[in-house]
Amino acid sequence: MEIIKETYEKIKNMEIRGAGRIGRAAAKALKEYAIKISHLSEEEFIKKMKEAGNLLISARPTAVSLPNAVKYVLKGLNEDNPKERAIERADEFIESSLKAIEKIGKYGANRIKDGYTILTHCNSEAAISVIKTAYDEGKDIKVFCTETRPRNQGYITAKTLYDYGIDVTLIVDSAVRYFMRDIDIVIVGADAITANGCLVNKIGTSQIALIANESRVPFLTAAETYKFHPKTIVGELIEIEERDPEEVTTFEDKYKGIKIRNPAFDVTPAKYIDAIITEIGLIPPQGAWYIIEKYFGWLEK
Ligand code: RI2
Repeated sequence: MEIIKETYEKIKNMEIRGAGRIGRAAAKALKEYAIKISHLSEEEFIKKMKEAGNLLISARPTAVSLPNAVKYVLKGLNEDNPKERAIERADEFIESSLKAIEKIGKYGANRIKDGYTILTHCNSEAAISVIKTAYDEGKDIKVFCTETRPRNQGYITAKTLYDYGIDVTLIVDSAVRYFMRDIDIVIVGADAITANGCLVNKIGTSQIALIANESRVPFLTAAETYKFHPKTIVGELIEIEERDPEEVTTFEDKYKGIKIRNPAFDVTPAKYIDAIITEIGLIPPQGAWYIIEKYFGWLEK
């Protein structure tokens, strides 16, 4: 269980972060664990794999890529040769996740014209794939990155794009409306998409969507199909992770009575989203139900 516990801890403390990455890390840990316990009886193997999956899922509550990855791998336990199938399915998930990000890059880049200034928030591999692909196509683009308080993951995005040769400007989160007049398109990632087409993403995303809507700037999210949340189709709500207040600030003892709230994600209503860029193409938020039913219906059955 050591591999599983180690990955669980890394996901929990955000050493491994980003919705896609945590899904792939969970699949990889399950694969390594499966290899390690493959000498056990089939019954024992299945029991231990399920326990491992449950622990991994409990590491972070909001990004649905985590349970979707785990369930994808564990589905192999119901097939013939469960030991081999679990391992194969872990590889399948990782490979298809990486391919999805590449395809999203291609489809999303079609929405970016030469001369565009793009705004992004937080640090999303999928959104970065779109931006890098547009740049690779020779388009002259500029990117505005928000800091993304409290953990400042926007700095990672800014550095990544700058290292790639892209013109980058870093702004504080509260400067989004000030700069929106300079922005041609907003592209963010996704931690989860609900059955009614809402986007759950890093805190601050919904404010950006509102501002983009006010300024008639298209707002798109880049989301692999495993970011669509199966449980929302049966009416469950997505839990929004609330993290340690110390991520925001610490006050001296005299002010310990000041309450600090630190939600990590917020919900952007479907009406503010122009399109969801997935590996199977751009879909309107209203198409979310169809994606869940077609690709992840089995999770609920
Ligand atoms: P990719 C991140 O969550 C951000 O909210 C980002 O938009 C989202 O995951 C998707 O990222 P966190 O783990 O899967 O930083 O596109 O809390 O990389």
